[in-house]
Amino acid sequence: MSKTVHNVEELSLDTGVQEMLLKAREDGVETAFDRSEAMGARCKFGLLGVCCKRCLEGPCRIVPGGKGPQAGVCGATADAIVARNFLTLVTEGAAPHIEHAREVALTLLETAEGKAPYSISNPDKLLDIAARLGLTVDGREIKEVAREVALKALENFQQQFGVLPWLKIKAQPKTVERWQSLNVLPVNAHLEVTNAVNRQAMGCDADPVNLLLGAIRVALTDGYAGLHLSTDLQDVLFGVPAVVKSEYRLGVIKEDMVNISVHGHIPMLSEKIVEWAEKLENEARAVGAKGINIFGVCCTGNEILMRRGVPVATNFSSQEMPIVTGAVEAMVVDIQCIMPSLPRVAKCYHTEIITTLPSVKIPGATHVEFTPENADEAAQTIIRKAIANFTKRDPAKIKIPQDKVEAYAGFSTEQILEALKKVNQEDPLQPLVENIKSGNILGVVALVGCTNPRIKQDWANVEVAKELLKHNVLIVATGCSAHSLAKFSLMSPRGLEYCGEGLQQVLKVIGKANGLETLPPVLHMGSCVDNSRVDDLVMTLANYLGVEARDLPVAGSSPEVQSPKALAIGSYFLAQGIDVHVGIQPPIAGSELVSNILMGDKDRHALTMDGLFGGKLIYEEDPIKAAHLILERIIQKRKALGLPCPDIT
Ligand code: NFS
Repeated sequence: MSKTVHNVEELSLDTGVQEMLLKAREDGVETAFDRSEAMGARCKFGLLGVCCKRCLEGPCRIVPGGKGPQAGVCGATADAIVARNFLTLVTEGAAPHIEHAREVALTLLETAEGKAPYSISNPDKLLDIAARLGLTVDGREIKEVAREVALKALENFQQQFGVLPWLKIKAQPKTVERWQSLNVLPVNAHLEVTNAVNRQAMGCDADPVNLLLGAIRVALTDGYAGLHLSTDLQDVLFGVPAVVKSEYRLGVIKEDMVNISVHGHIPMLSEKIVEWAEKLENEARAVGAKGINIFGVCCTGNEILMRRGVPVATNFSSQEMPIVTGAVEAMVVDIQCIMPSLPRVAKCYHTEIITTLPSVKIPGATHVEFTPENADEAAQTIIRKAIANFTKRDPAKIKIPQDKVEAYAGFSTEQILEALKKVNQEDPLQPLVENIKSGNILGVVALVGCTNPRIKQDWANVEVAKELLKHNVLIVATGCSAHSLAKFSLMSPRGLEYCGEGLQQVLKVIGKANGLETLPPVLHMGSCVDNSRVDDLVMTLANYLGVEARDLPVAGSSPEVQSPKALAIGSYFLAQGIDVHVGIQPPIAGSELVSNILMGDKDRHALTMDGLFGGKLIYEEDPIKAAHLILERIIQKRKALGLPCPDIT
């Protein structure tokens, strides 16, 4: 194990995590924070994006503008290598969402055909989607419509001609025209991923501009055939989220109960775990526990929080910490963001790590195969394993941090509109839009993405949010960033104290109309695929105002990004013309050309994302400076709309 240098206070803002980091050291357990420290300074070539390992002539590395080779053995320049590597990251980010969406579409199909034990929880949303797709709904059985919607959804992975069906029903026509003129409209998700991998291959695409447009094309695929498709069909199967009150932090783990953590991303499994946990309570009591306590980690946590109010223990960087409490009987994982270290940590305690999907196995974990058809059996097997583990606890190793905080979640676009209807039934968007116009709400920013052991956990997410709130920016949040903000009371009425006066007024008025003291200053919109909800909200506002999304004073920010998935989502928002901030260096600095295209202002550089699409990438590690860069761009967009702009200090 590496020698630990940092104080735990420097590693995480979360006091429960700090406590568990100390315990891990006492117990001789290595964590991601230790490994990050042991890794030391990161490889400069990798950070700059100038390392190429696409063939066996290399690996080739280029020192930008310096001594030594200025091209790989094949002749690829730094510009081509950096652009190609960026496309690789976006493709690697998009593929998991695309696969996620396909799994949900298949589950809907099997449900409609009576082969999987789920139901259509929200027929209204199903009928709305069916109508948008141009399907006949009148006089038809709901399962018949569901089957047809599922088959139409699967066309997003199959059709050889035309444009992604989900893009066609969601995007603004004027924006689609722009995408068409730039030849970035996707045909089908599998084709786009294959094409992207193909153009990255040695001896294929070497034009940095073409490669970056290729990244936008994959990002659009991610947005529509990944994010939107997943959320829409999950809402049909499991319900559209509505406001729920729940709890965050490691204190949600309960000493006297069988604790099961659900971790990963796909709600098909976790929904069943929650359902069967209730049904098998008696078996837990039989071994001396008071019941079964399910809690979430990462985005599976967000999914079951949003729809069921299940509490959330922790986010990405600290996913090993629940195990360190010594009180978790099982950690059930599906896909994505699962640290391969989990079984090694679990070995020091009695926790069983249970993998569930054929494409995600980890040495040292138990595997219980999950399919939509056997969902009930798999969930029961997993819960019974956890119950059996309760008796294997070592009381000397149990220590659970007491901290927990209350948070509101469940703010789907539908729920936000419902809340606004309580202020203006006929024209629900009017109060929101009027307050944006007046400047009571300066703009809207989506705080999204991860935590990353490279920087102090939760700190940048929270600081960016507070600075924006102070300047009356309404914040919506998803992913692990949402966890950070919830843990520090920004999703409860207590967060109101961080807001500027204008924003406070608006939140109180809408809150009171809904029987609450206030709306929380940060609205939790869900998991990372639920960035589709953010997009839906932006589209709703843009369509109401008769403008494009790129004209609105909105932005995205991912201060603690770690996953390529977040880069794919960010690129999707860039394609919509929405600025995106990242707080971790994206590996593009090795090419001035690529950096200028992605991050440059259209007034200063000939070719930029800003000029082509209307949004740019902003890289700034300092959260306060980052917030101000975002505010500057919001002000620019307000000015272009002729809206009043306060002086930002
Ligand atoms: Ni998003 Fe969610 Fe978290 Fe980052 Fe990982 S869990 S899909 S990638 S780390 S936010």
